Amino acid sequence: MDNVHARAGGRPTTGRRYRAAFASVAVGLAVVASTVAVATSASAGTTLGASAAEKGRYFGAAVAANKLSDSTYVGILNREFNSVTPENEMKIDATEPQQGQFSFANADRIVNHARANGMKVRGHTLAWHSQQPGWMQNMSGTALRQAMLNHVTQVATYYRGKIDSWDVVNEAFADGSTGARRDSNLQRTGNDWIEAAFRAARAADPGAKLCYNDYNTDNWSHAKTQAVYNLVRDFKARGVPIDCVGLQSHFNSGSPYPSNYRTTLSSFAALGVDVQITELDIEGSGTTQANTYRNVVADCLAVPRCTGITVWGIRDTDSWRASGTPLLFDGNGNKKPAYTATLEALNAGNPTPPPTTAPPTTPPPTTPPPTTPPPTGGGCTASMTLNQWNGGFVATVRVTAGSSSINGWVVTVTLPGGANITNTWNATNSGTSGSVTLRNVSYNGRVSAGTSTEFGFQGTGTGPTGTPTCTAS
Ligand code: 9MR
Repeated sequence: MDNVHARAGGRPTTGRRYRAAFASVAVGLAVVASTVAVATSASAGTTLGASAAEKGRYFGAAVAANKLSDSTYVGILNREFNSVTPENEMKIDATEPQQGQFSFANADRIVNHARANGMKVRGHTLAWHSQQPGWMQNMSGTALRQAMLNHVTQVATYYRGKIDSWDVVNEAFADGSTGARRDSNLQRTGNDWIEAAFRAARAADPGAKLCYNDYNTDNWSHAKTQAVYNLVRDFKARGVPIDCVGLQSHFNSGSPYPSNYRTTLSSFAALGVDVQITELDIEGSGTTQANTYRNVVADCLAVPRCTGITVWGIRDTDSWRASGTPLLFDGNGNKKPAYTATLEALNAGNPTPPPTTAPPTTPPPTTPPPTTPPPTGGGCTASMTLNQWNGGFVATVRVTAGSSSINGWVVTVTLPGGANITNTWNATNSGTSGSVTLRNVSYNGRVSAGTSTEFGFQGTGTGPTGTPTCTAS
């Protein structure tokens, strides 16, 4: 993704990487910060992507592979956007049309175009009740759970390192006032299907940001918004890997832009996740439509962790709701008033980059860090929570270091007869049945004294019995 950074004016926009850079070059911090400020105030961008990049954000579009031969379409895409989302090409029916047979050709065309032109890619989507291939629609229970996890693992592994953010799970909550999960074959495999999908995605591509994505979650007072908020809060509290929330934001008269939209964005952000506007379109025309686009962009720029906006298509004629003329370019590719308002709002917005790229609030240390090596030994303990259903289980194991830091750990669990581990995240297992040992992976072996790390595994049959043992290594 380094070419993305080059296009965005040389400033990294990948939070994790940027945080690491700050940690290692803390002394240069003041210089970096002032350079950014100068660059921001020196020029107003003349395209959506360049203007968003000046604010530390991306501006993307949903793209269809079969339109990449349309020169008007590609001309606008390359000029205006620095992120793409395949509109349909990464959905389950497209990438695994027959069980176990994967098909990436159309998605690859979009990914390759994006990478060749310095654009980020949002992956959409790994697990969804809709656009399932026939074979998956007819599955249920443990077989479906395994098939879903395999799909997540295979697709995320194939694109490992090429995806900025994955919509890991899409549209899992019901509309209306209940705040309940949407009934679906995936939901009927057990309430933990969402977290299992996120864990599998993290294991397959640890560098991608993992998002939960949904529609009708824009109005802060709606039950569905609150339900997603509670899911994210729960995931953060329990250490389930989640980095971002996608608000689709399809607005029209039946589902209008809400006046509390900014509250929704900032409330999600306050949970410690990025917020991305993932499928923006606003039905209408003229000044009214333009003003709503202006408001949406201003709201995003007012929330530091609102890191990017994607519109769901390029020209009105490309839209899934073409008759509502909801996009920024007309059918001939001309800029609409909505485009001008969007660009103005991007240029007017708060220049503060998102906190994932902001300097830390504590000053850099004035004394060098101690050179003594970290203490070793001291042991560890492990505790396990089990989520079981008829025929399968998910185990989450928490490893806690004792009075000294440890540099590695090995946990042993005992599976009852007939049980088998089928998938492990944040650990590697030796063996899949009976007495199984699970070791740390490269990034979670070091655990500071008194702190914890979590890993998990999934299997068929009945979950492990007894308390796992932990040995520091
Ligand atoms: O824009 C997509 C359209 O071409 C497809 O026919 C449709 C099929 O489900 O999906 C559309 O994209 C949807 C997205 O994947 C998820 N959020 C709602 C979008 C609009 O329906």
